[in-house]
Order: sequence, then structure tokens, then C-alpha cells
Amino acid sequence: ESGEGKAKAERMFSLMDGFLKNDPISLQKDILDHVEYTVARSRFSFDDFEAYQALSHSVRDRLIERWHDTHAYFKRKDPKRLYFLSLEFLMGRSLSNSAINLGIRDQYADALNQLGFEFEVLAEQEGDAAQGNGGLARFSACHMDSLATMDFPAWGYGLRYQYGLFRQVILDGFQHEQPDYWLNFGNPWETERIPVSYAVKFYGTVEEKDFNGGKCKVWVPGETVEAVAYDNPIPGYGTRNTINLRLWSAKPSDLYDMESYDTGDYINAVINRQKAETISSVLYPDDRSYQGKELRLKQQYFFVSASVQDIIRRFKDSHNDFNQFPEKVALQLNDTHPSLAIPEVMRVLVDEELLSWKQAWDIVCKIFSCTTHTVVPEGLEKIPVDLLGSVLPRHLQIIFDINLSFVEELKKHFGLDFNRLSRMSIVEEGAVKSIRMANLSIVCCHTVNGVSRVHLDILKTKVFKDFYELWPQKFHYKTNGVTQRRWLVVSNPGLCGLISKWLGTDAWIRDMDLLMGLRDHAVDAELQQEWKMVRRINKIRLAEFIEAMTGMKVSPDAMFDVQIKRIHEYKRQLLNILGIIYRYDCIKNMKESDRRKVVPRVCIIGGKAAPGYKMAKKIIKLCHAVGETINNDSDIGDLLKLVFIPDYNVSVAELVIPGSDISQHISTAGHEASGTGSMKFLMNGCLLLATADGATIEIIEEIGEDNMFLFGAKVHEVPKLREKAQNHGMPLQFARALKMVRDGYFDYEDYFKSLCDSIEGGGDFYLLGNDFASYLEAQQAAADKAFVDQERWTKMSILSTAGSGRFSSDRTVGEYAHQTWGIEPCRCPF
Ligand code: NBG
Repeated sequence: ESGEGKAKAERMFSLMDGFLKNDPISLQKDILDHVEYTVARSRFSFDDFEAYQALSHSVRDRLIERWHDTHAYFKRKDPKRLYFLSLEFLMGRSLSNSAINLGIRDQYADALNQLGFEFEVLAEQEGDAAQGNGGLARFSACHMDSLATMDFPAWGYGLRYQYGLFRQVILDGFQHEQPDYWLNFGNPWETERIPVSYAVKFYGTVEEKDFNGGKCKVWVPGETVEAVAYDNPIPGYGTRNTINLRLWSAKPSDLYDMESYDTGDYINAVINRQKAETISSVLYPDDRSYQGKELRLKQQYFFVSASVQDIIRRFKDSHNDFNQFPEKVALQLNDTHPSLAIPEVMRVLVDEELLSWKQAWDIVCKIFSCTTHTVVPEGLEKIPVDLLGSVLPRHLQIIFDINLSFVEELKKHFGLDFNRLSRMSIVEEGAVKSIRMANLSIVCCHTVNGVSRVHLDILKTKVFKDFYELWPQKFHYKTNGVTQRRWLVVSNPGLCGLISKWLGTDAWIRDMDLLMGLRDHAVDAELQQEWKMVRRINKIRLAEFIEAMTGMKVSPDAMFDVQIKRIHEYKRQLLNILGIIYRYDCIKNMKESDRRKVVPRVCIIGGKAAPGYKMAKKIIKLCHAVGETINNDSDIGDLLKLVFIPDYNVSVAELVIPGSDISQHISTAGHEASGTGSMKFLMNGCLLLATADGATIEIIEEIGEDNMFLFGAKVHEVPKLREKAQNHGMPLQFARALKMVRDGYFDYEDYFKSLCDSIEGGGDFYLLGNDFASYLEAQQAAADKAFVDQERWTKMSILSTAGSGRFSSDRTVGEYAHQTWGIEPCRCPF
């Protein structure tokens, strides 16, 4: 630094109190200051919500301090950075997670106590940030936490939706969707960065200009929208590093078009400008189908363009040679949603930075990697060429050019195998000519990652078979993980304390493999006793929550049997419900003496259905209809209850998972790419009832088949069984349960008809009939029996937690960093 700069910095520092202090008095003063000056309430009178606001601002101050230090340090060290691009981040609440990662949750709790407040109560005031649908979006959130904790120089980039995932309201057993205007109550965790904004262009035409004796392309846009940055600090645990999740919000651009103003219709011109904001207004609520909508395309390009501009600006701040770009930048595409980043980087490098096509393509091929989260070809995104050409004319040209060289390469490799060429081409011919975003990604990314071992097998042998034959070296997998900070430390403090006590350390919070140490104590009577106690307290908490949400009283002595996740036919909530009907029918027809042997169960189901997904909505209604009958049947009493938890989201999961005895992950084998819900349950010592699908196959390797309840067809058996299902009848018990639905035992028989037909008339694609007998077996012979023997059950529970270390997202992120991104930790000194 120059002498002058240094003197100025010293003077600034002398004016500060030094860094923020975390003793109880300083924290109290801080909170009260925020009550007075930020929330603008009097220190002498404020309620829980206002206290929450003040508290979160006080936490945020500490985050910002570390954020600054981290980024100054990154700037100084200039390491290769990872940019994680995702259209969805399902972050949930921030307060507890941030305070815990900063290592000052207990200090805050003390400080608040002295002010007459309780930390947990205030934490309940926070709404969920639901900027995503399901697994893919939690993947982003867990990765951010692990990236920060492991000191990786990383940034997250996404879109700041005004409306997150819809709220699910149940009326008479039917799902209704309500908008989630989550910003209504403010969002203390974000910082708007007005100066960090970029113009994003749409529509218009591409013109050719003479340049340096040659030609160059100039895109003349028809519309310009401003992208403004909102920064969300992500603190690591046990480190000063605090990284950034930068979400873009759309604002009308300053570059207004003169024409509309000149026509004199000022009011309409202003209103039209305002429409720019719709780009970041709402999250698409489907997690598996893409309709090729214009708004969706604009969302994708909007966040990609702003992010790429930001990344290139940061690079150019300290470099002037683009050949160094791949040494400094890794771009990770979360599924194909951000894959427009590929033609966008090409466009910027060729049209704006004036690199040659070849130079640019070499760079692009070194920086991109992607992860895919789907197993079915129907899940892959396609954008109609007409639409893309109208919204992003220059990008369409670039994609065509990329495809041209790609097809040439294919011809060299495979000869004139036109079937193969047409399957692999980035451009799909047909009634609607479209761009296949997955093909574009594979062509350009140096690595394509699956999310579990079996998922990679499916990609190699089915979905991307052709590509695998061409570029086997590109295909890899990194089994998913979840962050133990949120899914154990935040959500299950009781179990956490117990684990640390028995391991003699809390180092497992940064190193999950240490949990294996619990194996030595799995049959220790004292640990078993304490373990049961903690789990019981969690069950009581869950029972209270159920009563508050649904008015239903359930006994914590019963077995809590849980299935919470998006509602999908392949996830087979219907199998679960038919199993419940079967159980109900059995109990109803039982002799009194047999009844006494029944293990009482509370079956808990929760999850949202995409608003346009009719079958999924029928499954929700069926669950309610069956629940209505069972729960009000005096013959059944407490032996069986069926609860649907409405509006499932991250914070509901935090409460339900620690209180579950058994959890179901029962997709038809070969359909769940990984499944991460199961990992959260596993960590919390909840036993899994599962099919051998996705990452469950790897969970079995860690904890052994004996410690879970496994059933159903295996991945390789499914195709044959499907053929058989077309021609064979259903097993008797199954047919009986289904018939009860058909015959109107639960009313609404007309409404449920198509649901029944999808199994009986439609060839039972998801093999419910086939797996039913083994499902019941797993439920009765295994689960019920094991539950009665609490000693064995508790041992299985402890061994589940003990074997969950491999399913930490720290392990996953470490593998990505090392094998895919080529980045190193960059730890900011304290
Ligand atoms: C989901 C898969 C899950 C997987 C997560 C995270 C989407 C679109 N896909 O099996 O269904 O665990 O992604 O990889 O959310």
C-alpha cells in the first residue's frame, strides 16, 4: 500500500472499536441498538418478531465482518475460484445456522436470556427462504455450507425470486397453492448491492461489422434489463471464512428506449418498463418437466449473463490475459438450467473480448463442469429453436456453430451413422426443432457428474449412452451428501451433545468420519438409555407439532413412520398408502387377542405436488381420505394413525426428521438419482425402510443390510418385471387394498379412478404390485418385530448414525474440489 493509503487505513482502524465483540454485554448492546436504529422500535418495547429482526441484524454484522476479511484475503491470494451456478437454492432459515457456524449461538442465547427472550423462540419467527423445489436445490444449499466450512474460494450465483416455492394449503384434503411472498417481512440476511449491477440484453438482431480486416458480430438488443446483486453471506463452521451467495434481482434498466416516451404515452411506457421485474418474480414449481416457456428461458439467461459479467469483471480486475482464465476460474453448472453460460462465455470472449473462436472454445472447454440430477430422458431440458432465436439470437448462432464442429467430430469418430448423429446432435429435428441443453453441456463440459454410483451407471448405459461411448473419460459420479451442520447440529442439539460426549470431542462437526467411533458403544446400556431419551424428547416435540398443525393427538409411544419428500409417482407414496390401507384392514378384522400384539403406528406423510401434476395431487387427496377413515374408526384407536403434514419445507424437515423412528425411501429401483432425504434420517439415527435405489445402495455398504429394512426389485430386474407386470395379475393383498379405493371405501371413487387405473390398466409402470408383498414383509416381519425389541432397535439406530459419515456433503465437495474443479482451500487467518 502507498504511504498515504496506509495512513488512511490506520486512522480508520483507530476510529473503530476493533472487531465486534461477542461477550454477553456487547451482544445485548448490539441487539438493543438494532432494535432502536434498524428496526426503529423503542428499546423498551419490542416483541418477539422485532427481537428476531434485531438479533439477525446483529448476527449479520458479524457475518459481514468475516465476509470482508475473507474476500480481501481471496483477492490477495488470488486462488482459482469456483463459481457454482444454480437456478435454485433451498436455504431454509438462516439464524440458527449462522449463529452456530459463527460459534456464538450459546453466547447469543445467554445475552437474550438476560433481555428476557429465548433464542429458540426467536428462531421460530424466521420464514423459510424457499428459492427452490427439492433435492437439486438442497444440493446447492448443502454445498454452499460445505464449501465455506472447507475454506474453498467459492461463490454461489442464482436468482432472487420474489415468490419462492408455493405454500401448500390443504382444503378438504385437496392441495391448493398459495404464493410465497417471502420478502413481505423483510430479509435481514441479504445486502442489496446497488453498485453491483449489470445490463442484461434480450431479443433484437445480430449485425455484422468490419473489424481488423475481418468481420465481427454485434448483437443489437431489443430489450435491456438491469440485474442487481443481493449478497447472502454463508459462514463456514470452525473457520473465519464466509463466502457469498449472490442472487440477482431484475430491475428496469436506465437505458430506456426513447421511442415509447416520444409517443407521449408516458404512463404506459413506465408500466411497461416495470414488467422487467417479472423476470425474477417467481420460481417455477416443477422439478421434473420443462415446458420451454419464454419466461423460464429469460430467467436462465438473466442470471447466467449477470453472473458471467461479474466473474469476468473480477478476473479482469487482476489479470489481462484470458489464457489464464482456466487457471483462475471453474464454473459448475447445477443441472442444465445454467447451461446458457456456455454460449454466453463464448459470446463474450469472441464478440466482446475479440478472441478467436478457437482460442475461446479452448478456454470454454476447460472451465465448465456439470452435475445432472435426473435419470429419465423426459427430465432433460429442451428449448425450441424459434424461441431461443427470438430471445437470444446471437446465442442460437453460437450454439449452431458449436454443433457444426461437434457433428463433424462425430462423423470422424462414428462415420455416417445418421441415427446416432441425430440422437447426439445438440439440435433436435422434429415437429418442434429444439436445442437439447444436456447435449450442449456434455459437449462442452470437461466433466459430467452423476449423484450416486448407480446413477452414473444409468447415465452411461441409458440416458447418455452415446456420449459415454464417445467420451468415457468425461463421466464421473460423486455420491451426494448433506451438511451435518444443518441436519444434526441445528436440528438435533440433543443428539449432537450426546455424540460429542461419547466421542469425547465435537470435531466430527467438521470431520464426519469420526462418527464411526460410535460403533464401539452401540450396545452400551448407558448410551442406549441416553440415546432413547433424546429420541423420545424429539418425538414429543414432533407430536406437539403435529397437534398444532393438524389438531391430531398422537402418542410418542407409537412408532413414527415417516415419508416426507416431493410427491411423485416414482417415489411411490401410493405404495405407502396402500400398505396403510392393508394394515388398517388387517387390524379391523383381527381378534381382540391379536390386536394386543399390534405395534401402534403413526404414519406421517408430507410433501408438495407440482401444481400441474394431477396424479400427485390425487395421491395427496387419497392420503387425506384414507386418514379420515382410519383416524375416526373407533375399532382402530391408537393402533394406527395417518397424518399428512401440510406445507412441507426445510424447517418442517428439521423438526420431523429427528423425531422419526422409521423413514421410507421406496422409489422404484432405477428412478431416484440419489435421494438425500435418506441421509438426513440416517444421521439422526432413524431407521430406513428402502429399496435398493440411488445412494441407498451405498448406504447399505456403510451400515449393512441388517441395520435397515430393505425390500423390492433391484435396478437390473426392473425392465423384465415391467414386461411381466403387463401380463400378470396383482398379488391378492394388493388387489384387495386397491379395490377398497376403487369401490369407494374412502369416498371419491370417481376422482381416484385414474389413480387406480394407472396401476391396473396402465401396466403398473412403477411396479407397486410387484413390490407390495416384500414391502409388507419389510414393514411387518422386520420393522414391527425390531421395534418391539428396543435394545436391538436402539443399536440399529446408533449404527445408522455411526455409518452416516460418508454422506456428509463435506466428503462430496472435497471430491468435487479435487477431481473436478481443481481448487484448493484458501483459509482466511483469524
Ligand atoms: C433430485 C433427484 C434426487 C437427488 C437430488 C440431488 C431434482 C430435479 N433431482 O434423487 O431426484 O438426490 O436431485 O441430486 O431435484
